[in-house]
Amino acid sequence: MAGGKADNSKSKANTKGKEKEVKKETKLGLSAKKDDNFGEWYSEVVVNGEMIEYYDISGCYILRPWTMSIWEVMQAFFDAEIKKMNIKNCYFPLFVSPGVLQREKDHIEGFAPEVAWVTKSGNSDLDVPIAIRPTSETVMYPYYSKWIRGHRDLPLKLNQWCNVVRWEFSNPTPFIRSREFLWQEGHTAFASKTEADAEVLDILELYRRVYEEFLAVPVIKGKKSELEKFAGGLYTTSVEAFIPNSGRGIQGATSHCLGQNFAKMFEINFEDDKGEKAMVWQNSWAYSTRTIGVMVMVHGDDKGLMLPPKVAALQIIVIPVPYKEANTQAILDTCAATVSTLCAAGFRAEADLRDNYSPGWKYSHWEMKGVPLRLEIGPKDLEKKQVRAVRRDNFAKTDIAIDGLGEKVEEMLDDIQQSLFDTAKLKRDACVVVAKTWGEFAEALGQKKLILAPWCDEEEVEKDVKARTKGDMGAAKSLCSPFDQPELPEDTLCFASGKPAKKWTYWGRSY
Ligand code: 86X
Repeated sequence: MAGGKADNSKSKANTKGKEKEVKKETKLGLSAKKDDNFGEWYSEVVVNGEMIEYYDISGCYILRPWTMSIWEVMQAFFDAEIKKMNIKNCYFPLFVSPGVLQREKDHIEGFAPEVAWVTKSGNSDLDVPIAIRPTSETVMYPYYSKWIRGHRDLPLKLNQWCNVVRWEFSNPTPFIRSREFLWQEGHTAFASKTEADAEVLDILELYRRVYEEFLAVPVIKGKKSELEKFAGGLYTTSVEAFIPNSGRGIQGATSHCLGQNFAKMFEINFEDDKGEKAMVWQNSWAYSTRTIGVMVMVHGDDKGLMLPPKVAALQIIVIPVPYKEANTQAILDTCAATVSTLCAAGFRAEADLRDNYSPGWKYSHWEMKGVPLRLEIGPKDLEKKQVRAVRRDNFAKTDIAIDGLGEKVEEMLDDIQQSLFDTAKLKRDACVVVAKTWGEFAEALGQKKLILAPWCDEEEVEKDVKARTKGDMGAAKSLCSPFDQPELPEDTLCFASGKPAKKWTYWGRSY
């Protein structure tokens, strides 16, 4: 194994001695296989792919440039879209005074153990400890109350890109459950429920697009059950993804209609167009760096990350393949020229011209990092004025003429993007089981399926499902009732209670 890069093959659990062993065995590769030990595979892939570095505080991770580029692509898309909706960016403080945090007791109560506090400056205790925001309702809404006076102040539509801290105690996982994470949180206030309802769905559609068009991850849009919704709100919508390897659903992003609950608590009132005092209707919505973890889990394989071209920091890696007597300089020059052409055409391309690594090592390295397309240039290619293209997703090799390279590469990247989505959707759909009885439900759950079941929509019944499925793998819960409802014949009964079913709902274990 050449060079220091191999150090990345260590995972948090490895001791120094064990680390050496792993290196020798696997070279650049992963020691765990996705289908054999999914948890270990995941932590290796985010570290060896250079997305994450473990940190000395549990549940906190370093997001390396390979991660941040992906985040920035999604951010650029989403930020531009919400600006079209006339939503403005702002920034509220990280710190929350205890009075403000507790202003809205009911909503905070269940979450209180997760709130992190600053209690000291230097050696002296603070007079009043200060909380770190776990979400910003209580930080922002007092100012909504101040800023909103009349109907002309509405709608008020703000968003912020920031970090939040939730001191989780259950198994931390990079991106998926971390104690600090990045997100955007949107908080909007309207004069009417109609406007609020419409925005909830507009934002949810943007979340679907982030997942499906950018991350190539299929999601289900739907409504959360009463038990699973944000307790402070009126109703919660979400996009739900599924991880076939763990058999778990995962909430991808949420868009809530808060109704007038927060308006009551924070006295967010206005004089309506008839001169009467009214309360605002509010929404809040967020997606976080969890999106990136879902993408890694869905697309990665035993060779490492597999990045969708639309979000990849690097879409094309160009690798020289020098040969003994061949003109190495001419090959290197062609590589550099190819990169210039591709970058000028708007692609994100780089050449790996390092002379202390072999081409084979470089192939493995960039496969581990998930670069969608590799171009190899050797003496034969030079002669024929062509390059050899190798796709990361299916390893298909094609010789492409240098003349007209841009068009061909664009086609291939589009095809990779589409094919990642199609493959993920086929895999996800193959996990869906329709369960009409408790027996069918329990069997499907045992097989780690995503279960679509007719449900009576009663809270007590969902609690009962949780109780009956409790175990070391975690209980099953409702994920969402899809907006896209299959036909429900009139006499259909609830899978869990036997009462008349009201709707189809997705169930499963979840993250
Ligand atoms: C729920 C609700 C909501 C704005 C969103 O989902 C979108 C963006 N917020 C967040 N939630 C909490 O309210 C919460 C509160 C405290 Cl104090 C906490 F420690 C953790 C929390 N987690 C989630």
